[in-house]
Amino acid sequence: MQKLIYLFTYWFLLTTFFVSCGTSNTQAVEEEDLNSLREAFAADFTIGTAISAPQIMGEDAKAAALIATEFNSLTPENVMKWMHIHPRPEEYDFELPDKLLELAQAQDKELIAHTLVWHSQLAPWVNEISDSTELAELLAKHINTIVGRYKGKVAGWDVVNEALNEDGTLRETIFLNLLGKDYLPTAFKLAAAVDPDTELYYNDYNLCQPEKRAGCVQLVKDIQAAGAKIDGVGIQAHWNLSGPPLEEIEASILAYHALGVKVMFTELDIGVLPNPWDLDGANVNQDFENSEFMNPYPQILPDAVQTQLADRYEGVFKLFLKHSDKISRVTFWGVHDGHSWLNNWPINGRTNYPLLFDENYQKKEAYHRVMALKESIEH
Ligand code: 9MR
Repeated sequence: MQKLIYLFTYWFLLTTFFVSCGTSNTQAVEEEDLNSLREAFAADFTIGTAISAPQIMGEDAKAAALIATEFNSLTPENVMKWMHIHPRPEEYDFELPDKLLELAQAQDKELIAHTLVWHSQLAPWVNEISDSTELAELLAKHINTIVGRYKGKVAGWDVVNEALNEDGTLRETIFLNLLGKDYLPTAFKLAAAVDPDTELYYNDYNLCQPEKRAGCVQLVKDIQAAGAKIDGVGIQAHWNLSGPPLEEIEASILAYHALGVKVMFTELDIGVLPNPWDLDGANVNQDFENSEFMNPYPQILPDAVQTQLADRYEGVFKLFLKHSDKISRVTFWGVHDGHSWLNNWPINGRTNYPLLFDENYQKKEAYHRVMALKESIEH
């Protein structure tokens, strides 16, 4: 703990030093000829964003404009999770998922559905089940009903989300506890039987860390060995300014590609705030106290940090481009900084700056640097 506090203090002082040196927020890149992320990367991978319920409802015109222009792949941030889409045993709520599908179809964008089997954001009544046959039947019903409704309309499903512990072993969830590890291939088989043409993915965070990567490789092999179809691994990509190292990201792209599946970065955001503990994943069940120290940029992101963020995004996208033959999609977890989940996790009420558009819907230095990678290739 002592060491952690020391590290944060050091990091904070270093950042403050650069800020006080008055480094300017130079947007060195000239205005692009390319008009949007989706156009710039059209030959490389789709560019997605996760959209919230108000955005699906069209309640935010500025976000709607960005969604329409910049992205060609949409993922629901929350509305297709079990607690929302299947809140009671005999009740499904398809209103917002249907609206999202309409939006995607009207704008000719792919819809990536998130997620069928996840221990978190489960409807509470599911957690009360203690009989394995009952849970097996329920899982089949859940998947048949939901995948069935969107058959032929969804480009890909996050079939199972976050089934791994950090050490690569299987997480103890109600599914593992009652159904055993076969619940994984079973879920993929059920989904494939209902909609044979949709892509099926395993999705998780920290998939670039060596131990968890090894666990994920094994998980995919086990699904394949059981005769189930799995089309891709979704690396969530909730990252920060320094980690994970590009070398580990590259090793992961290669490791998952070697399994014969597509690699996708499904929940990309790069946090710039101090991390209250030495964890850089996305376990949503943890929260910490807010403080001035932990929320150093409540009004504006200093230019020096803006540039660090742009450097990091540039490095990450250079790597994505190097392996664009293996990467099918890059999805940002949110449209703009103002509504990112990272403003409330792992500490509630902070101001984070993890995306390419700021809270005023404006393109950030990071946006221009990412676009410039294509400019320099195309001209
Ligand atoms: O961004 C989502 C946030 O609005 C929800 O409150 C949270 C609750 O579980 O889930 C967030 O999205 C998560 C995603 O579904 C799975 N990977 C981690 C994401 C960030 O927590």
